[in-house]
Amino acid sequence: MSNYHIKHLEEYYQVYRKSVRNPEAFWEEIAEEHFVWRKRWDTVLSWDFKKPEIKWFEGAKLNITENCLDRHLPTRGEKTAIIFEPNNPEEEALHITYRQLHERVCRMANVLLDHGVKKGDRVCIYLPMIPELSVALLACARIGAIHSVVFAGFSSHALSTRINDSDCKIVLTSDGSFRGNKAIDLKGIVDKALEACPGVANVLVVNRTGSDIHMEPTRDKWLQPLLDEAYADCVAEIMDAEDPLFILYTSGSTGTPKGMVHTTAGYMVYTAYTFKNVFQYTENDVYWCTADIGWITGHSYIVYGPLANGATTLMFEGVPSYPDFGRFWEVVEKHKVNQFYTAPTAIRALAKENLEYVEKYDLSSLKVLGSVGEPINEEAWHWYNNNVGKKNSPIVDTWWQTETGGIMITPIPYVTPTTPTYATLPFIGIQPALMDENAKEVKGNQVEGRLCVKFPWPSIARTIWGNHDRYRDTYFSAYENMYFTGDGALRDAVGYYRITGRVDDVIIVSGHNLGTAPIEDAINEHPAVAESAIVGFPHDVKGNALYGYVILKETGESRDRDNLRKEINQQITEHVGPIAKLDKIQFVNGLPKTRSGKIMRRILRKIASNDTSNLGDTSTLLNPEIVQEIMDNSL
Ligand code: 7RM
Repeated sequence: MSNYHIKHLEEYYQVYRKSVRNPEAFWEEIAEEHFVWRKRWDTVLSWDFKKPEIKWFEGAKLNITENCLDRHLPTRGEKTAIIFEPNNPEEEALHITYRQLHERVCRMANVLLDHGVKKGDRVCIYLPMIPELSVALLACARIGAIHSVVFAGFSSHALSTRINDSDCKIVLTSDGSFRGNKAIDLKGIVDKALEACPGVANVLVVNRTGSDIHMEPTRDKWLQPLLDEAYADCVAEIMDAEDPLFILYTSGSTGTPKGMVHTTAGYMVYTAYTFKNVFQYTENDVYWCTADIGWITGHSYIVYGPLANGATTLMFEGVPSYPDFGRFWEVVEKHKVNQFYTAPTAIRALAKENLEYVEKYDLSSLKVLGSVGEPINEEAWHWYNNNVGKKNSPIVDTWWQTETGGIMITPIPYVTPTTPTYATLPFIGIQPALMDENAKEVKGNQVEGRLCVKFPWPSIARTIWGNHDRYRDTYFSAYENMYFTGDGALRDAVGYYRITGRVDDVIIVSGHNLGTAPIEDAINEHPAVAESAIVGFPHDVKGNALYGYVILKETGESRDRDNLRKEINQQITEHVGPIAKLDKIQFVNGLPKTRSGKIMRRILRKIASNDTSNLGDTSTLLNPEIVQEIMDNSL
């Protein structure tokens, strides 16, 4: 039996029990056997959820890039670390070996050092999905600088807020980015942002699109000539286990974005260990996660987790719809992808299109399919399973958060039997708890409640940058001695977890707690429906009533709207119960979504409640134009 690579269900249960009975001994063994350390830890874990303070592997010294790069050179130097698939399929893909990646990271690290970046300094990275982005993260880690990646789809306002919050003195960006048939002027966005960021002394610019941009004298420099001149080796800064590795902002339900701080050793150990097991990665596999590195999914499961395992990780610059809706599957065929990890929103978008886009390609290399970011509805699950996996690749519905650093509740493929819409079982070392309204733990099976975690795991975020009080209030004050996730979940008869959505998505109708996800699932089962979102609005008798926003498939467009409304409610009655029937159904052309694909229910709730005078912060919306359209046609 190997505790590092779980291959059977009995093994899962055995290792799980071990990991919760004696977490310190368990994680110590994993840390010892699978990573390189400059100095061993003194204490495996010390924690106090009241303060809160959590420390893993205290006293240990290491550099995460030695684990992701240097240690692979003797055995995997010529192995491909990163496959870069450009936006334009005509442009050649790049295969970067571990040796080449090591060299590129060292050069960039030296350029940062030359610009005065020191251990502990924050570096803002605002780059598209090109190799320099991965190299930039690792270059920061090489010299002990803290990276703060801002997704390159964010506006200049969002960018300047984040730069200022963590006081970054330097920004890495590119002239522009390619997305489908568009070229986006990234440098222009940076220039605008920096009008509000007097602390930024340098901007290093990657040449990607070759577009004509403004370069601010003394402040802005092209990166490539500096890299060419830089020395190709760079001594790794020796870091403490608990030194910050990065800051990543996540939007809160209110207020400014929260800069979640992740530290070095625990994050490395947990992301590597989850990557190995959740994707059942074996040595010559090609792994592809379609997320952007601007999100936690990209940090943990494009860069650190895969590279710590010496894996081949694919970076895709483009979008699923360019040059057509077959692009994902074309890339899977072209690079013989073995593990494919994407979001339900992408699956639903592709499921709307002609099946020929999938059927055209040879997907037989696929062994594992992953899902992350929101509950995957039953219809999307089946579409993914039937048409992409050909019922032959287990789907891992992975539940986790920016704050958790790594995957928390998930099947292990070929080990855990899967059930659509269930994230199934806690990963090794994770101790979930469901809490009721009286802040009491709900034990046993066939129960539901608010999802918490009782015990620290190595990659839990340690604080919110510059605001430890907010960290405590947000995650550790709702329930004593628990990390509160903000999500609701149910545990079924066999102990499987199903995430029902953010707790603030729970709608109480006539005293019944209704999660949005099961109702949306029911609606989406209707053959004419592509996607839907429901929210509550105030109702005299029921307290709240339900308002549904429904996007029709092309085939549904010609149908009589009132008949459709009846059928949708019939569908809900059958799947959830008559209590969940919608009072109002508005057919829409799109839903307001954040750039990471999450429906912004807050806005839909305001529209449904006729309370549109102040919609709040919409700066993180991908498609702000849809809001007006929905408002104009609201019922
Ligand atoms: C990885 C990521 C976190 C929130 C989380 C949930 C939702 C994520 C799933 C999911 C149901 C899943 N980080 N969420 N994964 N809900 N099933 N498999 O997405 O910080 O951006 O979002 O996303 O509500 O709290 S995140």
